[in-house]
Amino acid sequence: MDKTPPESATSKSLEPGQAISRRNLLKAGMGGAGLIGAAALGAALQPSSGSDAQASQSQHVHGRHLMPAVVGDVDHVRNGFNPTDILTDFDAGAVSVLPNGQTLHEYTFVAQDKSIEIVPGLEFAAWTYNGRIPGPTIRVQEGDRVRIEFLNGSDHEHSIHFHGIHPGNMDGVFDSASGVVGPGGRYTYEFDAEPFGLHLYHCHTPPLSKHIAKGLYGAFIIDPKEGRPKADREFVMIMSGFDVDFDGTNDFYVVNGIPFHYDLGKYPIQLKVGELARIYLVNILEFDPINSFHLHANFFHYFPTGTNLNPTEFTDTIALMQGQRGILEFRYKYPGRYMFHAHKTEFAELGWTGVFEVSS
Ligand SMILES: [Cu+2]
Repeated sequence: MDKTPPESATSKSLEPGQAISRRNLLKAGMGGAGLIGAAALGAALQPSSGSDAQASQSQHVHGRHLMPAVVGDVDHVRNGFNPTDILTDFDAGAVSVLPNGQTLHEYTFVAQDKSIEIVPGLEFAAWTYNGRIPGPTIRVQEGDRVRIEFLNGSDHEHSIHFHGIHPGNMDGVFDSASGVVGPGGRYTYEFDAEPFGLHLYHCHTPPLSKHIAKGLYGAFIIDPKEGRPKADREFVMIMSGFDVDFDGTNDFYVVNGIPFHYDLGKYPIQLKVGELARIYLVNILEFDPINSFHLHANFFHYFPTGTNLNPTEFTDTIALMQGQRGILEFRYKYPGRYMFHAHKTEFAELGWTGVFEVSS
């Protein structure tokens, strides 16, 4: 069990003159935390301008004044991962064939405490699988054998809980016999990959919300035996967030670990007119009940959980609760610059936004 005390147990409440936002009201009403991340954020992002941070509280907490603070780039090299690479980093592991003819995929996962620069100058004390957020994108085929050697190099108890069909002792939940691993320990998860679809994995050690919010999650793709129709481009996108002041609400919303990474002026995703793009989209966002994805100036075919080869919907917006995921397929008809973002405007303004740059 995780014996760590909460990192923020401060009780705060609304004060006279403080901005009344939906979020502040919610927090006051819940008797918990209080003034928002934005104050802490303002302070964190603009350390030399405390008065600005104060001023921000009396304006809208997520006003435009925060955006100019998020300029420049984080140190991807020091972070040890880059969201542009994560988009297409599908990991089949070490592949071999078992005596029974089954294909075996072997992985090594290490849980590590690690400081991640999530916006320039702001470090987040993360917990990671293999030093990155999200963890590696496991990709295998239906019926293959998956073997994951899990080493816990952190100073907290962790596990890997896979979505999919497998025996109870591979579920990573209750105790050391089912894959919960103490500091310095190890466990081998092994199972057949089923059913085909888009799944995920995450730590399942209590307090679960903390272990997920700290960064322990990733995508788990099981391709159907017959494959999917060939796509020109395939991307994985993991939607999550960061609670940088540990008050139990998110201060940043992200795809693949870094806020605003795919935005204009940063690293928009390049596409060509007519190309079939396929997105493996996973929502593991903690604290907020619902996340969403909206594609501009286009519609996509949607395959919930990826467990059926026929789409159930042709739309431009979907909503996903935590753990929900699905596959999106689309082609752009016209060249141009097109946003994709959470259709929860607040999430978009706090980092969950990007752009497809489509050329002819
Ligand atoms: Cu954990």
